[in-house]
Amino acid sequence: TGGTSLSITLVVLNGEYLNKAKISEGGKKLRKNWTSTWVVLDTDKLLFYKDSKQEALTNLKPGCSPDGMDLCGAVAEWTMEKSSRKNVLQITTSSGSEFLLQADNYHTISKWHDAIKRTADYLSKG
Ligand code: I3S
Repeated sequence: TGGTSLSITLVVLNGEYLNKAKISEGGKKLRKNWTSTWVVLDTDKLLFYKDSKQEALTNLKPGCSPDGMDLCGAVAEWTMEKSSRKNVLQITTSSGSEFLLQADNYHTISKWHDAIKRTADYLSKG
């Protein structure tokens, strides 16, 4: 009856290999170590696996939870300062950890940037 309904569709992305480096944890700087990682975007978190086989195995084992990050309170933005690589996306968690995600293909990483940013912005609005 005259109400406005708003709906947002959160995007879930299936696994894809991206280069990942964790550069700080809890505000403390870490030594950068880029590794190729199988990344999955779930509705409210980003999950990291070694490869697709590890994703399947983790899902099969009860009590086995993947390495990942909660996107609630996280900030996702492009960075040109944190790496000499091109197409680098920085994600800062609410607990002060910083991750970099990168792919040489701009189309690939920009799809992840848009989806992660959308999820983080939506969850952070409370
Ligand atoms: O930001 P940094 O510390 O210059 O990142 C580089 C280092 O992690 C380097 O390893 P060493 O710590 O062994 O020097 C990596 O090989 C480089 O790839 C890192 O820089 P880029 O610009 O690729 O993110």
